[in-house]
Amino acid sequence: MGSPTSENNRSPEDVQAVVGAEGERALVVIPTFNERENLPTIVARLHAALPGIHVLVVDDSSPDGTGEVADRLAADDPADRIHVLHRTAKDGLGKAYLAGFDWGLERSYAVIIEMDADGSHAPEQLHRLLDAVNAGADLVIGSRYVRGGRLVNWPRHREWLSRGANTYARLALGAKVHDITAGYRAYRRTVLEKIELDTVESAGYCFQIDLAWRSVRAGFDVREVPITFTEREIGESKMSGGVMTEAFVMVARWGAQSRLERLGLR
Ligand SMILES: Nc1nc2c(ncn2[C@@H]2O[C@H](COP(=O)(O)OP(=O)(O)OP(=O)(O)O)[C@@H](O)[C@H]2O)c(=O)[nH]1
Ligand SMILES: [Mg+2]
Repeated sequence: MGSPTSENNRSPEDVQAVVGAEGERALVVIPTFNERENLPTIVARLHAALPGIHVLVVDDSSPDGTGEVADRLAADDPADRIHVLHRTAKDGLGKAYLAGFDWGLERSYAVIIEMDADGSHAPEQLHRLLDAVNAGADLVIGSRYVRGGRLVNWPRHREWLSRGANTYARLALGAKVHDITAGYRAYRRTVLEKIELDTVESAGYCFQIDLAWRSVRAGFDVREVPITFTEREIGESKMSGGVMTEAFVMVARWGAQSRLERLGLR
């Protein structure tokens, strides 16, 4: 999706595979809050699919003991692929990801991935995202709303809300992303280094829109690949109405700013 004039666009000859066939050089950041039952399953599925990939669990002192479960998984992994960041209080998905990105950027990972702990994002499909990165994409979004994308067990009202939010964001921003609120993503480190993460304040859905929009505006090659999104079976959703309102207002503001810039008025 990056514009043809973009400085970040590469010709096919410049494209190099950055992630190994088993996920080497990639880090999956998994934020957790009360996911004790889900975490071991998702990490096991991930390593069954991609044995070389590393995991960083970012836990906000979950009262259900998810942090200790994560520590045990890390201690029991002979290949030292599992790491844990303990934060002192529940501070939202966005802040957890930002802490995880910093951790990954301080190390030598080439690609950093966002994935939920609740099983909504299938580790067995992560190779689709990584293949697109290896083919030259800078940010790959695992999309529910491109051809081949699927929703499993999602209540109708959630689907309508999500589709509505995406249509709204697409119109307001003029970005050609079909699933801009999606939370299954792979970023080349160059993207995260460039999009000024220290100025990101948004949370929840807005966080996802914010980062995608920054990437598009910076001229990066943003692509979508189809995924199957499955409603969580265990545990509770942590999404709230306030997050939706924030997204609505911020998207309107970013859209207006970008249009004014294009008209040369800002
Ligand atoms: N560290 C941390 N993780 C969080 C926080 N809020 C949510 N998470 C995790 O972020 C991921 C997504 O949260 P969910 O509650 O599943 O949100 P969602 O997937 O948008 O909503 P549902 O579709 O209803 O499940 C899960 O792995 C959560 O455990 C938080 O404040 N801190
Ligand atoms: Mg979820």
